[in-house]
Amino acid sequence: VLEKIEKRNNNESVTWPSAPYPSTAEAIKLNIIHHLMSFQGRDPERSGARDVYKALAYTIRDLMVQKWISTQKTFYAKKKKRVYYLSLEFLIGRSLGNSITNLGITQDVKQAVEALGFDIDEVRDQEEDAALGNGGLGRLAACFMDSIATLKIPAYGYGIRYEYGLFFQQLVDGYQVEGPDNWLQNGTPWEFERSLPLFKIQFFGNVTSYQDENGRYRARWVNTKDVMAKASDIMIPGYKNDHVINMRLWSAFSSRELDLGDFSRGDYIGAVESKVSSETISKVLYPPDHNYAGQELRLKQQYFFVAATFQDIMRRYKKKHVTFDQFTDRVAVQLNDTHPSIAIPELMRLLLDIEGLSWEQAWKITVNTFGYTNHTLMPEALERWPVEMMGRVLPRHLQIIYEINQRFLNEVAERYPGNQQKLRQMSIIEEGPVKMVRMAHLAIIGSHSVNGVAELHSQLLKNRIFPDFHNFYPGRFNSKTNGITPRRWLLDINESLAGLISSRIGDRWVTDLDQLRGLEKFLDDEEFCTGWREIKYANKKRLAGYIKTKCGVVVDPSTMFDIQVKRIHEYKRQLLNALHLINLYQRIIRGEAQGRAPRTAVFAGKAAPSYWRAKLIIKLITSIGEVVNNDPRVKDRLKVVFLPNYNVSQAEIVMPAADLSEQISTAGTEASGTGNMKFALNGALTIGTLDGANIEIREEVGEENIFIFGLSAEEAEFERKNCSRTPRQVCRENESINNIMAALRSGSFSGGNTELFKPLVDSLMDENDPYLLLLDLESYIDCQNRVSDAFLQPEKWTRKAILNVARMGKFSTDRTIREYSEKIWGIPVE
Ligand code: T68
Repeated sequence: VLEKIEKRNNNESVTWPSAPYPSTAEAIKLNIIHHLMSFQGRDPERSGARDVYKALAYTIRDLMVQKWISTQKTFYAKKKKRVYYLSLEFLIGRSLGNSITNLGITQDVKQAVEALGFDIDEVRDQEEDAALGNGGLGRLAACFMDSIATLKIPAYGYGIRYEYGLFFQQLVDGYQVEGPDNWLQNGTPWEFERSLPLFKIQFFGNVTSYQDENGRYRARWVNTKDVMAKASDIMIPGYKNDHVINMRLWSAFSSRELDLGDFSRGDYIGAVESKVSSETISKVLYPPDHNYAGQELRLKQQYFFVAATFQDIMRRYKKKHVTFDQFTDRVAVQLNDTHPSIAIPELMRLLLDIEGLSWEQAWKITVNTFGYTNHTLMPEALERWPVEMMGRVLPRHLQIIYEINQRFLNEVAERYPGNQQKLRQMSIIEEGPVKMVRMAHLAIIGSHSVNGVAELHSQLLKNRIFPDFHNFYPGRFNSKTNGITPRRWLLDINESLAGLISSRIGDRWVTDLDQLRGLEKFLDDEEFCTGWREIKYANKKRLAGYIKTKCGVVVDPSTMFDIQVKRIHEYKRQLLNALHLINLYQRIIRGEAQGRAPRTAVFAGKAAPSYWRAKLIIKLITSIGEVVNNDPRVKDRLKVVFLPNYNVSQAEIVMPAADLSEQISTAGTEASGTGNMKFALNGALTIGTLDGANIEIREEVGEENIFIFGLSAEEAEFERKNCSRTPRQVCRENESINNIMAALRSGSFSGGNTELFKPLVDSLMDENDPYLLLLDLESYIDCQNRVSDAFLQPEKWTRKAILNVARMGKFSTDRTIREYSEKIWGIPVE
């Protein structure tokens, strides 16, 4: 060891002896016992599943540390370009199972845990979800980390270590009630808390100017209120490749802790209060809200983690470089939506005010550093901050934004002389009663790449949302279709299906998902198809057990499991699904549903706490369930359940058990969707609109293997403008639809209360319903009838399911990340 330390002190590279923790079953068992005693103070004989979970997690972490250290060394030694993936959300879920899989020690761990008298599933079930994200955007970031590690791309994830993740959802009397998600109450074994680096983050204050030694005007940001940023590192292992990358999450704490001034002045309570107030910055994840604009704390979160991350980036860069000439050869930053886009003026500030570069030099570096990914088609979801707030919280940044805008508008004016409207439309600043900073404009202007997350989405960004920018910066816009990691979303969560697949085509599909094509050879292999069906049935049985526990409803695993799980939002149209279920119920009661497949309709998802309409949709679904599930005339023909508290670990039980995947957003509203991919990869068939990535899923699986209905994006746009058919007309012309609406109006699902669901009825009947539910309902019901018929032919259905899985290769995040790396970050993948 001494020899090695000497070597290290001479800046020579050293390799530490490998694996003091060999990963055999016996060694794992001994390490669990060691952790139980030495770190948890538990008697192994009297430990419970929770204790064993913790000890196992630490054992796994020990195995990862070595790989992680050597991975970081290879980055360092090779002077490679590094990618920083900045995201306000990482929806990781649980880590134990995934880490074991990726380390390739599943069997040994199983044996070790059994030798101690425990069941691995029970032990895995002890882990709290890390719910540091809201939905697709946050989960995408987590899948990206897995693929980045697996493809050995020199990258880091950066975000916030929220003390409270996404709220816990309970259903009380069928209504959503939110509770705190205190996921850290028992600590988490997956992080290393770092005492260094420790960065000071400035807020508020004012900007003064001074002349530097060259007589140039320079800005200085002074009189600030400061908060400290502390790092926690979470290791992310690649799949069986000895590569472990780092995700660094920042927590806020008070700078006052270091400054005892307040205490010595005798203002003890005041000092503690201000300490608490600094620490609120990393306290809680915001649920999506259309009115972030009023929420100063959200802006502070954004700047807090961006500023800490950039100090880290600069520190790392400066270890090896004196000038900034090579910055863009060494650093690429990807912005996960506009949430971290304050990074653009922050990098400008660092280069101008701290490093003394000229505007032109700084701007060139900045634009070449950033890539921006957009995730939404909803104009109201584009982030904007009041100029007044920005000027108060981040005065220097507002100045820089104004300067960026001025220079940009000069170029626009040159290109379109005398065109005031263009200037107004493209400006970063939105004029109006309350002046706003449009973060998407800032992100587009300050990045060399702007991407959408599916083909249609990227087209619509160019033509509908940002046409002026697309004209102004041809070539800047591009498309990177989303994906999911097959490690978590097939190998981990559907062990039997993964096993069956590997028994026929080997296991290379795990890192090369296109290999699944090989399954097409087995379509006529009876043993294979029977095995396939048995596995689906077993997965459905497991979900049925879960439903019984969570909802108290008994469902029959032989019925069609028709599932819609995702955030509750009007554009995602859970309401459309509900209307079909009402129709099905009415047909059953009228005795018209003979010969239709019996169904179990499953919903899950959270509504933003402030989104009352989405919450009312939850109440409607639970109310339909109440009526349908308790009507003896229905028998087993239909059940409707709403699973409380949808999260990653619930998704892991749901996805493998689905027959039918509901992807029914109004065409032109869902950027991509990724749940659609998770279902299909686990052998569900999709009923969906031509929206987001559904279009590409259809292209891959073939139109005979997917159920498509409804208006196209273009048709929907046309209907919104011209209203060629009103909801009233639809009701007049279609008796079934009229009956559905009548039941809703008469209070059939609200105990006779005709007021409760009136807001939903009104929006459905509104000629200006932006989501066009009644216009798509007819075609949806027809399509569901085709689904029913198909389900009654199990052999054909299985064939389609196998073809879906076989043709999912494109939707691996390995493919997505390869494209980002090569096309946006300029890093070739080995
Ligand atoms: C989702 N967006 C898209 N946003 O809706 C989905 N928003 O189509 C896409 O597949 C996915 O991103 C990945 O690209 C979100 O999940 C949010 O969660 C969000 C959070 C805060 C503010 C705004």
